[in-house]
Parts: sequence; C-alpha cells; structure tokens
Amino acid sequence: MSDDKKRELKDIGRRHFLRNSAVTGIAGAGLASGLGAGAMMQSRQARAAGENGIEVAPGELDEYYGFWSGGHQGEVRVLGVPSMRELMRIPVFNVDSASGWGITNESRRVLGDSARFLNGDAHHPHISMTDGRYDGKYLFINDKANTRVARIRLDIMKTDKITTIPNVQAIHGLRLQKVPHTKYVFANAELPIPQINDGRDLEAPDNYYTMFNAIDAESMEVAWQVIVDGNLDNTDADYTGRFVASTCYNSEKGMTLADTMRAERDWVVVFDVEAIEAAVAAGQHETLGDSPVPVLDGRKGSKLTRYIPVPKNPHGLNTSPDGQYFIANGKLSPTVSIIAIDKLPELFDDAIAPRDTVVGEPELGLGPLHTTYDGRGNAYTTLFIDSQVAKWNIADAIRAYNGEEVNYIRQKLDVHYQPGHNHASLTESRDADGKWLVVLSKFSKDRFLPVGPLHPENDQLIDISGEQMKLVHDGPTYAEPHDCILLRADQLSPSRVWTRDDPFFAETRAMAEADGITLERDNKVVRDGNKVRVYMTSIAPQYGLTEFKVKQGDEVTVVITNLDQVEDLTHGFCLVNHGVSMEISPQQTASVTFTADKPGVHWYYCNWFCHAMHMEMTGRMLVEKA
Ligand code: K7E
Ligand code: CUA
Ligand code: CA
Repeated sequence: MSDDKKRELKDIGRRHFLRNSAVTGIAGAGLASGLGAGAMMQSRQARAAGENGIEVAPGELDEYYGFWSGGHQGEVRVLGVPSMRELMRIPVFNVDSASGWGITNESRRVLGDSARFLNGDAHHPHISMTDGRYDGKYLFINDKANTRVARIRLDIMKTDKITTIPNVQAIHGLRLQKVPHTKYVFANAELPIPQINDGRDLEAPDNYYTMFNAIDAESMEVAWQVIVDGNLDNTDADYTGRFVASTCYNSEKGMTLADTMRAERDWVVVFDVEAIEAAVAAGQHETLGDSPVPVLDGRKGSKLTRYIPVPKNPHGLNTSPDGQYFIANGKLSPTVSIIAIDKLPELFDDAIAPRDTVVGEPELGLGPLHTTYDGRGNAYTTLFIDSQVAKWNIADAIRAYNGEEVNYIRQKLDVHYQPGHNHASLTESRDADGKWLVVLSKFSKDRFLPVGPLHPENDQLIDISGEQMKLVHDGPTYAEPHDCILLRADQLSPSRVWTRDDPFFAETRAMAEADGITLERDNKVVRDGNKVRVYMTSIAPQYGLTEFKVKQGDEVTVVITNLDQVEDLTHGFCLVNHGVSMEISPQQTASVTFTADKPGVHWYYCNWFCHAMHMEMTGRMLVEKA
C-alpha cells in the first residue's frame, strides 16, 4: 500500500471515530457504554456525566480534591475531581520560577542540604490519617532520585519539611501508618548498596543490602531502619497499626535486568512495627557510619520480619479498605496474591507457613501493577501490558482459590494506554466510597493533538459508582504522575490568606526582630558588614521601597511583607538579571538572598498580576562601584 493510501485510510478511520463520538457527546455517558471506550470523546470537553450524574459547570466546585505526583518533574499537582481541572502546583523537589521555590530563603531552609539538587522524582503522595481516615493535615511524598521524603502542609499547600534518608539509595514505595494515626511514614529504599558505601565492596554485590525506613511524621526525623534481604519496591500498612508489607522484585539481589528475573518467586516482606519498636527500646540496634539512626537486622530469620513467597517480580502492594488483605500485584505473573492480614499474627508466632497466609491468587491478565478498591468488595487492577483495568471481586477470587467454580472477573475496561497506578476515591481509608477511579496511563499515543516527539501521558477518569465501569474523561498530563490520591473536598480546609505568625517564615521574622524591624510597618535597609538586609512592604500596586542602595559585592537579602489582606492578591518580586523571583501572597513574608555583583541600576518589578497598575509596580536597586 502506498503511503498516501495508508494516510487516507487512517483519515477515514479517524473521521468515523469522531462522528461516533459526537453522538456520544449528545447521548451522554450512560448510553455510551455500548460504543466502547474509544468513543467516549465527550470527555475532552472536561465533562464527567456518568452514572454519578455529575457535570462540573463553570463556577461550580468539584466534590473531590486529587493530589497527583509529578514524577521526575518533581512537584505535586492539585486537581479537582471529577472535572480534572488542575487547581494548583506545589513545588517539592523541583525549582519553580513563579513561586520562587528553590530560590527563596524560606524554601531553601526546607530543602536544607539537598537544595543543591535541582531535580527530583516524586512517586507516591499520601495523606496523613487518624483512625484509618484522612485527617487532611499533611501529604507526604518520596523522591526516588535523591533519596528524600517530603511533607506538604495541606493548610497552606506548601512543602514544609524535606528529609534525606541516610545509608540507603532511592526511596520508592511510601505509605503511612493508618492506625491509630500517622505516627510513621514508611519508606522503602529500593536499590541495595554496600554498607558503609565509602568505596568498600564495590565488586561484592553479595555484601550489598537495602533497608526499610520509618520516619517520624511530626519531626520528620528517621526513627529507625530495618535491613532486609533482596530489595524493596512498593509498600502499604494495615488497619491495626502492627503490620506493614512491601514487595520485593529482586530477591535474587541481581545487578542486571536478567539477574532480577531468574527466580520463579520473589516475596512480600512483612514488618512487625510493634516488635521493631520494642527492639529499638531494648537497644537491640546498631548505627551505621556517622548516622545516629537505629538500624535493626530484619533479614530472614529475624523476629521482626516474615518473607512470603509470591510469583516473580511483584510491584504494587495495596491494603483493602476493610483492613482484611494486603494484595501484591504480579507484574511478570498474570496474578495478584491476596494475603490475609488476620493470619499474620500466627505467621509471626511460626504457627503457620508463609504461603498459608495467601488466600487467593486470581489470574487477571497481563502485567498487573496496582490495585485499588471501591469499598463494596471489588478490586480494580491495572494491566499494563493488556492496557486494561480489571474489576474483580475479592470474595469470589478467594472462593475460586478454594476450588469453587466462580467467575471473579466483573469487567475489563480498555484504557489508553499502558496504565501504571490506579486510584479510587478515598480508597486508602475506611471511607472508600467507590465513586471515581483515576487511571494513570503512561502512553497517550493518538489521544491528543501531537506536540512533538515527547507525548503527554493520559490520566483517565472512570465512573465506578454503578455495576459497570464507565470511562468519562481523558486528561493529558506532563511527565510523569506515578500515583494520585483523592479525598472529599470537605476533608480539607485550606487557608485563604497567610497568618502573620505562620512558622513557614518564622526564621525570617526572627531575623527581622533581631534587626529591630517590624515587618508589618518598616521599610528600611540594615547594613551588617557586607551583608545588607532590605526590608519592605507591599500594597497593590506599590513596594514600600522604590529604590535602595548597596555596594558592589554586598550579599543582599530582600525581605518583603505583603500587607494586602484581600484574598488572591499575590505580589511578586523579580530582580532583573539576577535570577531572583518569588511569590508574596496576602499577609506572607518572603525573602531571597543574592550577591549584588554588578554595579549600576537594576530594576525590580512585581511579576504576579495584582492591579491595573501592576506594570508600574517597580523599583531600582542602585549598586555603587566597589
Ligand atoms: Cu511508577 Cu508506584 Cu513508583 Cu508503579 S510506581 S507504575
Ligand atoms: Cu504587585 Cu503585580
Ligand atoms: Ca525477581
């Protein structure tokens, strides 16, 4: 066939496809199920009008907040669901020009030593819990790229703590203790390394190991680390507070792809948090190098862990919202393994064998990666290779495992394409409500207008409130949301303006007080050797100082307090040719430090649109020649 002919056929195919979808748009999602997933093009009009009967019109508010990881882009994104509108971006492990994240002193304090890294790889966002329910206080997320864990304060939607985990490399799986509350953030370090990693054992992989880490959610200090056999991929906690389970795809401790696939089975390692705490309290730990963190040995034979064999190279691990099961997703096996949590005390008592905790192993399709739940006994598993979501019934899968003839598969729905995580509304809590399912598809291929060789990904929204899953929305996203979490809008209450005594800028306030400055009033330059601190206020459309003078070579800190009280009235401060830019929201104080290395006149201007005279909101830094 000639290339022209091929193109023509492709065009006809596409026209047909579009015609179908126009019909679908009028008929609504209810009728569309018979047309198949491909026809659900009305979704591109940002509509979600499925069984839930919801359409979010302009000016209307969404019922759910969604927090998306930004993958190797490094941030967290806030979306409204079901509209899938992007509401906000929260810089975490990235540098952000608009807010000044990574530039301001306040953000650099949060970043600490790791401010030298300009990148990150954010995978798993999870919201703090009290008694198995989201409490809306914090969101935690891992950085695989630079071995960090960050905390976002959900009242101000800013990252307020970042901790680098010592002695390990590449934090991947991250989950929170659910019960009695989020005391610990559990974080899996994926890649085994020599201990201590100071040049010893380079060629002796047998001596490498990795560790399971618990971080205190309030102090954000590492509470303890547990050495494991193999490696660690994903993790989740139970609803008793005692057990956490992690998948291991590299029981072989292989150093190459082929090595990691040699064994027929890998495992799920279960951690007994109570036993670990008791061992730490009893002083049964060591420390490594100059890190003070207690390190315990949880390798095979330890009383702190148990290793449950599962089919090779498992990936996601997800606790069912009824608290009954850990489900490990097969990846290289078409199955998932259902582990009964109520059998784990017996396992730790050595009353049963590890495999006796597996009560079901349903075959779902090719490449199961992650499972989520509707709170009605059904599970939804992404099938990466099949490009589908399989809806299946847990109780029926257990019956089938026990020899009954029962079909546990409820439905398979095509998604576009190659899904990784999926996430149902409130699924990680006791309140799993089975309304919406987000599927994070790694490939979008032909679903959107082409934008060059780099394609967006495709986050699809599926209505799961009825018997059948219904695809209602395509949402293109920039690289690479690995995961997301949904909670009801009423479970969060973000601030509308800053409070003047917010700890986020407490250190800056303390510095001002030491300089005899009242931030809410003073516009002054304070000199301290070659360090100059410039304090000013802002009220639309003016800075408190329209000029200030420094000497070439001075280290200048500009501190701005936004006195505007009006909601949404954010100012900026951008100093031309100095790489300086930041946000100052209503009642916020923000600061930035730089060297005035060039004599002359340097204009600064407000870069957040604030007023009709926003363009005129400017000032000059006058730098005298040294
Ligand atoms: Cu991409 Cu959760 Cu890091 Cu699976 S992970 S897909
Ligand atoms: Cu102030 Cu724009
Ligand atoms: Ca393996």
